[in-house]
Amino acid sequence: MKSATKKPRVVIVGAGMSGMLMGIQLKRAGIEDFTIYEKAGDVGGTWRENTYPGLSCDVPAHYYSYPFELNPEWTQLFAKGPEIQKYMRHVANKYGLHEHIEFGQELVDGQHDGQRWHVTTSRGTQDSADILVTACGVLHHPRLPDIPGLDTFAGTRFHSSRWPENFSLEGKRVGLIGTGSTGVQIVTELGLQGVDLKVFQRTPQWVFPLPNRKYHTFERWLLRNIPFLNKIVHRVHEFAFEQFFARAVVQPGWQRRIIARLTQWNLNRVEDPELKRKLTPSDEPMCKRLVISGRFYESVQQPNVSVVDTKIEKITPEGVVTADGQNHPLDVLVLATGFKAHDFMRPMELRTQDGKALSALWDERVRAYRSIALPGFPNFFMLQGPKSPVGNFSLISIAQTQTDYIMDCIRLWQTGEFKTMTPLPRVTEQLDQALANSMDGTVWVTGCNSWYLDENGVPDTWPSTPARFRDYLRSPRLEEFELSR
Ligand code: N01
Repeated sequence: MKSATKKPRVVIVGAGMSGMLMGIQLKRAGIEDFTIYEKAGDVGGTWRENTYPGLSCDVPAHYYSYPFELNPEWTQLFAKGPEIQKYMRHVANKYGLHEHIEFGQELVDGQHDGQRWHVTTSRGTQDSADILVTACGVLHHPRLPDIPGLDTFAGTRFHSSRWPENFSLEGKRVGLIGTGSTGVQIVTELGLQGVDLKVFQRTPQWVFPLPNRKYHTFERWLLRNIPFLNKIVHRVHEFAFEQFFARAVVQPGWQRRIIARLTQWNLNRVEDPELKRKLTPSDEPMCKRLVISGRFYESVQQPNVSVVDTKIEKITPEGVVTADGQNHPLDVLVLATGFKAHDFMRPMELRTQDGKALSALWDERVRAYRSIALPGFPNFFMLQGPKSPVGNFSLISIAQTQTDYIMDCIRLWQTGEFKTMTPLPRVTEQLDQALANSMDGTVWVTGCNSWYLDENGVPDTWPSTPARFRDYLRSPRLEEFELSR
């Protein structure tokens, strides 16, 4: 085997969970010549951006952890947002990432000249690199609802991912639009706090009842003092989530039947028949991303909470008007209306050597080579790119698979195997079509609208299990690339 002699310069975009992992992988390989450009002022990505009441991870914290930095101190099964953000900061400090991060610099532009990438940030900083990796996350471009009069609202209005700091809801009439994972978490928290809350629901969701158990101090003591136990706990959660939820979404079977029974049992806890009717979905559980909550139905039955399932007609300076002509006066309007999940790293503009733009390539349809690279864009990699698995399991494990793959490519670059690698358009098209044709049997095509679907109604996600995804990216297949040497 040739020795790795060349030292690459790498630019990473985004200091969230995936970008941090990429930086750590480079450092572990002895590569110190890299910069992470981060648009905001802190690490953590989604955990920095989202601060809404009730924010927690819907994947167990012991599983949503870097395998090399397991954390015995998690205080509950589904850790709250601030606890995860604290963990992210700890990892960034411990692994020396800060000296590599340029905060407050959004990467806006990049062009490959046949040899290297030349990039520009929002502050005008210019940089160049042998390898460019985007780690911009999936759910970070707020999707605002297309409701007439939205801008006329005279109270306080914001998207769930832009929750104002130290904002008091005391004595205020709060309206919330949207009942996805985010909306349910907010409703659960505010409802149980006694906030005067009106929930505007367009489509009811199935809610899987997993109580958010707090860990006993003795359990934490055990994990702290017997580190090997952390590995077992991590593995057990990984096994449970990958065998249960991750299989349920891609193939019919006992997992789906159990989820259907438990979500129905959970819904049966709603006592008022009219409220139960409003909250009963007509689609199959998991067609939309499964909402996990042990206390949502308890919260929504509080006297201070009401659910409005009549279509919103317009928003006025005073509040919301529904199609039945009813006025709903409000002081605060929260938009838990989700994200533009198919924008990925855009509006960043990337250009090939001959000037072709990413925006043009993706104009018709978003696609990628094995979720990770793009034809025409040499030595370019994406983390959590198109058709990456996104489901009720840990995205850290997906980022681990993808960064391992990128590190294999970088090692080949270091040994002089190639100067640039660019996936072949024909192979990319074939693989993408094969994935698009493999969606039969997945739950996402059973007849509902969700953020998993692209503008053509095709799921933009991995149609199989995380284990198969690991095989898919086991090692680079150089015959699928155009190589310059
Ligand atoms: O967004 P969503 P989300 N008028 O798109 C409604 C992740 N997450 O932010 O179903 C009225 O799921 C829309 O209605 P409908 C997780 O992956 C992770 O809740 O389209 N309503 C729906 O109810 C999750 O899946 C954690 O009919 C409108 C809601 O808004 C993903 O983020 C925590 C509307 C949007 O639901 C997104 O969840 C929280 C309109 N015009 C979230 N437009 C973690 O644990 C939209 N809606 C990491």
